[in-house]
This record gives sequence, C-alpha cells and structure tokens, in this order.
Amino acid sequence: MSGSEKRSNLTRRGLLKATGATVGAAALIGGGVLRALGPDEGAFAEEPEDQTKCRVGCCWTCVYCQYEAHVRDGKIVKLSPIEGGSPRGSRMCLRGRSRMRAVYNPNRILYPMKRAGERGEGNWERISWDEAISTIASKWKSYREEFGPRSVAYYWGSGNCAALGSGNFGGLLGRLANVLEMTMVDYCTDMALGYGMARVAGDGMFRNGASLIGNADKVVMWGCNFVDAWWQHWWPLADAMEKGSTRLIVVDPNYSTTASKANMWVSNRPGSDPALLLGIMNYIVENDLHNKEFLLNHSNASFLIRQDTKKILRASDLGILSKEKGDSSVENVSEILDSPIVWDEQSQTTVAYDAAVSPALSGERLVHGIPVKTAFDMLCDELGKYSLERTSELTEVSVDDIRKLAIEESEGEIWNIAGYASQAYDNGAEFGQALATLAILTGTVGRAGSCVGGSWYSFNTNPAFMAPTGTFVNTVPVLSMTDIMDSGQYAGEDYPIKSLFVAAANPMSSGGSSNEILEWWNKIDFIVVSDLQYSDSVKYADIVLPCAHALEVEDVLKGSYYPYVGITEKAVESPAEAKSDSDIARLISVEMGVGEYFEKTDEEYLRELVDESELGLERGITLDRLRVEKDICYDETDIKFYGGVFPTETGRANIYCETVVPRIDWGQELDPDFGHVPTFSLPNEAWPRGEVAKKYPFTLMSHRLRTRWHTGEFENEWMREIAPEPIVKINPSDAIARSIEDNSYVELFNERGHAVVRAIYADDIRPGVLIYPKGWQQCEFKEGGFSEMTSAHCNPFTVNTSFMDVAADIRPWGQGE
Ligand SMILES: Nc1nc2c(c(=O)[nH]1)N[C@H]1C(S)=C(S)[C@@H](COP(=O)(O)OP(=O)(O)OC[C@H]3O[C@@H](n4cnc5c(=O)[nH]c(N)nc54)[C@H](O)[C@@H]3O)O[C@H]1N2
Ligand SMILES: Nc1nc2c(c(=O)[nH]1)N[C@H]1C(S)=C(S)[C@@H](COP(=O)(O)OP(=O)(O)OC[C@H]3O[C@@H](n4cnc5c(=O)[nH]c(N)nc54)[C@H](O)[C@@H]3O)O[C@H]1N2
Ligand SMILES: [Mo]
Repeated sequence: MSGSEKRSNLTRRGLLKATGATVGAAALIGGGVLRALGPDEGAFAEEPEDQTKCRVGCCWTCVYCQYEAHVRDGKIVKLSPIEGGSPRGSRMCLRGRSRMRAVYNPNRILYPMKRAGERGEGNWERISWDEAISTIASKWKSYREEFGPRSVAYYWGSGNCAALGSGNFGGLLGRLANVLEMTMVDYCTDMALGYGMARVAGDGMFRNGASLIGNADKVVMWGCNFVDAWWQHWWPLADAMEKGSTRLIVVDPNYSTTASKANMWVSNRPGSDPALLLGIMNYIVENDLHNKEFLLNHSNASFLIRQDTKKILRASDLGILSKEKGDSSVENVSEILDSPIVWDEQSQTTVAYDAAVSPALSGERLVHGIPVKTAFDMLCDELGKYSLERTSELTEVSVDDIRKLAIEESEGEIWNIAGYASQAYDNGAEFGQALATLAILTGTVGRAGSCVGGSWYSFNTNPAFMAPTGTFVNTVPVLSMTDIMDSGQYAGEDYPIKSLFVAAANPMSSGGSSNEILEWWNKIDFIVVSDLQYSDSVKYADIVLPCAHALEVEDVLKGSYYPYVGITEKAVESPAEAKSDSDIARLISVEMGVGEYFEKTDEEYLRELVDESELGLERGITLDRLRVEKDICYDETDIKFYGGVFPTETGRANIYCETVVPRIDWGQELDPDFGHVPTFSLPNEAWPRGEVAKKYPFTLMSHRLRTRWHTGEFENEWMREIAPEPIVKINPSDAIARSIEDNSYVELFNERGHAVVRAIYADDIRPGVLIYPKGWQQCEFKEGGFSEMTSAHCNPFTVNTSFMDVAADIRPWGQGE
C-alpha cells in the first residue's frame, strides 16, 4: 500500500461487504458462527506437527482469561481453552476464541497515517514512522515552548489492560506523559462504586476470589449481569447453584440473562438502588436483625459524633492527650493518636474506643458540654426515613419483596455483588456506600462465604512503576474538559491544552456525550491516536499510529476474578509497520530528548513489575517462573478483609464516614455535611420529572454485549454474524403505545443527540426503560449513535460518568422534525 489511501467513513454495508459477513435472520440463529469455527476445528482434529502452541490471554477487564494460541506458518490458526489449566483458562467465550480475527482484520491500521482533508472525513495518507514521530515531537516542542508542558494531554482507556498495556496507568506512554509533565486525562469511568465503598472500608476492592463463591448461601447481585459480562465469575456460581448450595437473587430493573437464572428477581426502578438498600437496612434495624457484635467490634458504630461539627469526638476534645503524645499516665486511652471516644455502659464514662468494656451502640448525651450521639444513631436517623412504604414508593418494589430481601440479607452467608450499572447513576457513590454499610450492619464480610463489592484483583497496581516521580502530575477529569478548553484553566491553574494523545481508548463512542466530546476535541490543534482499527476516535485524529495487537507482544495478565497472575506470550509478529505502545513511547521519548527514562526493554520492565512487586517479592513470583508455569495463584485463601479488619485509621469499618472528600478535588463546591452515612439522592435524569418527564419519559441504559468487548475489535466478522447491528430493546406495551413495530427502525433522541437503530420487542425489559447492547461505532448506525445521548454530567463528589442516568424518547424512524 502506498501513496494516499482513501478510507471513507465506513458504511455498515461497506463494512459487511469487506468482511464477508452475512446479515439476516439465519446468521442471528448462530449457524453462521458454527460454520465459521468448523474448518479450524477440523484442521486440528489431527494436531499437525508444524503447529506450535503458546499461552496467551485477553487483556480486557471482562476479564483476563488465558488460553492457548495455535500457530502455524507464523499465523494464529486457532485459540482454544487450556485443559487442566488454572480456573481462568479452562473455559472461554466465543468473543475470546475468535480474537485472532482482529489480528488479520483486512481493515486493520498497518501504517502511520496523517489526515487528508477535514477531521472526521476519514481520509488518510500513509506516512513513514520517521515523519509521524518527528511531526509529533516538533509540534509538542513548540506547544511546550509557548504554553508549557501542560499544553499536551494524554488520554488512555481500557483497550489493553495487561501490565505494559496502555490501559494500565497509561503504560509506557503514561510514563512518557509523566516525564514530560503533560496533562493526564482521568477518564472518569467505573469509579463511583469503589469510591463509595471506600468511604466505609477505606478500600473499594471488597470481593473474595471467584472460586470461593460456593461458600455463600446466597449471592445477591446488584446491577450486574454475570452471564454476559463476568463470564469467569459466572461459571463457579453456576456450578454452586447446580449443586444446590448457593441461591441467587438478582436486583435489576430488567429480566437480564442472569436474572433468568436466579431464584428471585427484583425489578426496581432504575437509579433507585440506594433507596432500596436504605429501606432494607431500616427494616433490619427496626426488627433488631442487625449484627451488634460485628458493629461494636468491627465498625465505628459506637463512636461518639459531635453534633456541632459532625466530627468524631476525640481524646483531645476531652482535654486528654493520647499515649503517643507522651502522657502515659492517662488510663483508658488508646494506642491511636487522638483516639475516638465511646460511651462505656459499664463505667458510665467516656473512654477510648478500644478501652471500653461495654461500649454503647446508641445514646445521645452531652460530654464536656459537647452534644454527641453514636455513629450508629446517626445512621439510624437516616435509615428512619425509609419505611417499607416509602421505600416501595421510591423503588417501585413491593413492600413484600423489600421485606423478603431484608430478611434474606440478615440471614446466613451472603455475597452482595455489584456490577457497574447501579454506580453509573449520579447517586452511584451513595449506592457503593449503602451496599458496604449493609454488609457491616449484618456482619457479612471477611469470611469465605461473605463479602461485598465488585472489583477484580490486581497483582500489581503500583503506578509508580510507570512514573519516575511516583505520582501522576497534572491529572484532570475528562468531565471537566469542556470547561478546561473554554477557560484554559483547571483548579485555578493554567491548562492551555493544544494537543491530545489517545491510546487504548475510544472516547468518541465510549465516553459520555460524544457531541460534547467532539466540541472540546475540535478546540484542540493536534490530535494523535494509537489504535489498530479505525475507531470513531481515530476518525477525528490528525495522526494515527498503528499499534500492535495484544497477541503480538509478551505481557503479564495482572488481573482476574481469581488471585492469579499469568503470562500472555507473543504469539505472532506484528504485521506491516504496527508497533507496540511501549515502542511508540520509546520513539517519541528520544525525539523529545527524554530517552534516558526509556532505556529499559519491555522484558526489564516486566521483571521489575513482577519480580520486584510487593506480591512478587513476598511470594517469590518472577517473570521466569511465569514463563514456565504460565499462571500462578498468589493467594490461596483469598478472603477480603479477613476477620473483619479494614484498612482504616482504627482497623474498623466506618458506618459513619468522618471526612468525605471528593474523588478528584479541584476546589469544586461541595456540601460539607454530605455523605457521612449513606443517603439517597435522585438520579440526574433517569428519574424523569417535571418538563423532562414530558419530553423524555424513558430511561435509556445499556448492557454488555456478549460478542464484543466495548468497541474494540468491532470488525470481528464471526461475532458480527451473531450481533450484526445496533438494536434497542423495548417493552412491547411501550412500543405499541408509540406505534413502533417489532424489528422496525426507530429514532432514539434527547437534547444531546440521537441514534437510528432497530427496535426489538422484549417482554423482559421493564416498561419505561430502553436498553441497548453497548459497543458500536458510528458507521454501524443508520444515523447518530448511542454515545450522542449519554451525558457528561458530573456529580461533584464522584466525578464519574453516569452512563445509565439518561432520559430519552423514542419514535418510529422518519417521524422526527
Ligand atoms: N461481554 C463483555 N463483557 C464485559 C465487557 C464488555 O465490553 N463485553 N466490559 C467489562 C467492563 S469494562 C465492565 S465495567 C463490566 C460491566 O459489568 P456489568 O455492570 O455487570 O454489566 P452491564 O451489562 O452493564 O450490566 C448492567 C445490568 O444492570 C442493569 N441495570 C441498569 N440500571 C440499573 C439500576 O439502576 N439498578 C440495578 N440494580 N440494575 C440496573 C441492566 O439492566 C443490566 O442487566 O463488564 C465487563 N465485561
Ligand atoms: N453508553 C455506555 N457507554 C459506556 C459504558 C456503558 O455502560 N454505556 N461503559 C463504560 C465503561 S465501564 C468502559 S470500561 C468504557 C470502555 O471504553 P474504552 O476504554 O474507550 O474502550 P473501547 O471503546 O473498546 O476502546 C478501546 C480502543 O483501544 C483499542 N486498543 C486495543 N488494544 C490496544 C492497544 O494495545 N493499544 C492501543 N493504543 N489501542 C488498543 C481498541 O481497538 C479500541 O479502539 O466504556 C464506557 N462507556
Ligand atoms: Mo468498565
């Protein structure tokens, strides 16, 4: 390929022609996929001698499965599960199994390209790596000279989350951004759950390893769809359910695939999860079903809270100094500096929290003239607002079901598992905080059979590996980008952003409100995207760099739903001129004059990451061992917060959070009294009210598509046979009321944008809800796109994109103004 290459906006029809996929009902049934896999299977019935095998993995957050790549003549011909391998390698999905299609995608980006014509037109001209890198470096140098280092920004997503991948703290490109003191864009995704839970536990990573799930009597799942999105986690649960040892309760507005497997399904109003949790907790407390022993010994429930300042009453408030301050004569004062104070029933006095014989869980009193009440009472004050009736009104869950849920929550061993949907509303942190508080109230945490939460494991989370300074300098939230581009300011400082480098991300179709993104994006002079496919974001770049596919580099799978660290070997060479993001960072670093920070090879970095990590040192895990053993378990017991010990000041969970800080602080206006205990605020849009309700009466939400990992690898034609085009699911009652026929094209719209897609009648979708499988590029829509309608609204505490908190309407296509 040489000269000027024209790549017009891929139309859906052109794309399907190019990839040779068939469209239509027959393909939907799946026969096409079986046929497609057939020849490969046949070819390997005899395992040819010239075939080599290596261990590879998905570097994605669905999450990090391992499998075998079968290579012949330098080409991957098959990906297969590992017989007798670790738990994350023995089963795999079709999405993973067909991944090599992206390596051999005929539309893959193979050469550096520069834009020819207007941004967004999709016309490209091939250039050399030399020209690409020298253009980037000379532009960056001139911006830096005129506007300072912050004038260049770096945005990374989750396209490749292996240890060296750009999805892991930006990878070596992240290091480059740190060395150059560039602006780092925080992509504000999936953050509310962990942030909210950390208010309670000091850490948002709560959950036990997947293999322990059978120890639970029941799993209660919140806004989470294991079957389609958490495959590795689903099958141990399915096994336990089949044995009859574990029951499943699903809270989801819709009858999701996972709900269809459950023993009990509760359909709540979208965005009402915090209210439901508060109602459940209120019932538990009112009926004396809470775990007092756990509350007293493993939480700060008995701590006295000053009613004047809302702070914990401490030794210094009583004029006593803590031991550390040198006053060893004072009795009953804790080892903790300025110890929290409780009321001891036995001595009828105030004492340090860990010195009380019989601390009071409840009580209001005056201490040294200061009005105080216990943390537990502060929680109960809030819970008291959520009677069964009020909770039922808010959540649209029957009083009976709320009662049933509350009783279920107060008995036996429970895993309360959250996906990332309930936190993708404006009240997402309130959900995380309420869920964690419920687990503390019932004492269902810290045992094999009991845990709460949603995140996965990470072998090494130390970003300092990537950044010599050990910190991220100049981080700004993507949700502030519109303001930053308008004012040139953030947190009172200058951020005159002139250039943006994007890697492993597709903000134009995976971000909140793509039209708003396009607006700030177009105020940036020079945009570079590293990717392997012509994504929506590539479309609006000035230079495109062809990156390697994860199957073309050696890397480490640092995460899993199991406590495992594994290798993903290099299966094949990159085609044409594609390069890994690490090599791209090295090339730029030399031109930018900071090459000395990039002298290590990938192998040396991997050794540092594995061998010298805390867990590597502690457990003797090295890259060499990984190369031999492929996948290593690093924590056999794997119980989160074992014994009810939490990473907080006192080692206890905070059912009262003394200091509520925002996830990212730029001096924004915050309610100082907010968030000490879980609360329920209305969602931003998903609770249509007033004028909005009349204009946009539906809540528009998404779910994960079994055949895709976000928008990555959208051109995998085998998967396109199963899901060939974007659709929206609607309850037939809503559709009929709007004269929408099954399988007809409709227009979804709100004030930010629109999308034209097929509507599918679905009884399993809650009336008032429109739900679409997520992960499409603009070229796949008749018009518009789902991401046009999502919102970039920013909750000032959470600073997280509320992808589900969207109001919209729907009409037959062609009826719009
Ligand atoms: N196949 C596949 N798997 C993936 C991914 C992928 O792209 N493809 N991506 C991975 C990533 S990055 C993530 S973050 C996870 C996400 O994992 P999940 O959060 O489990 O995934 P979703 O499909 O978004 O699940 C959403 C479910 O929440 C429900 N829901 C919507 N609103 C509410 C609400 O207000 N309350 C309650 N209780 N439920 C609600 C929806 O009906 C839906 O069934 O998936 C991971 N796994
Ligand atoms: N409407 C709606 N939007 C959502 C969500 C939702 O539920 N609903 N969920 C949100 C969530 S939870 C997430 S995690 C995000 C995901 O959003 P993103 O992290 O932006 O993920 P993708 O859209 O898949 O874009 C990743 C890009 O990285 C590229 N890529 C893959 N490997 C590499 C590599 O090694 N190097 C480089 N440079 N590029 C690579 C892929 O080709 C792809 O174009 O989407 C968010 N957006
Ligand atoms: Mo995510």
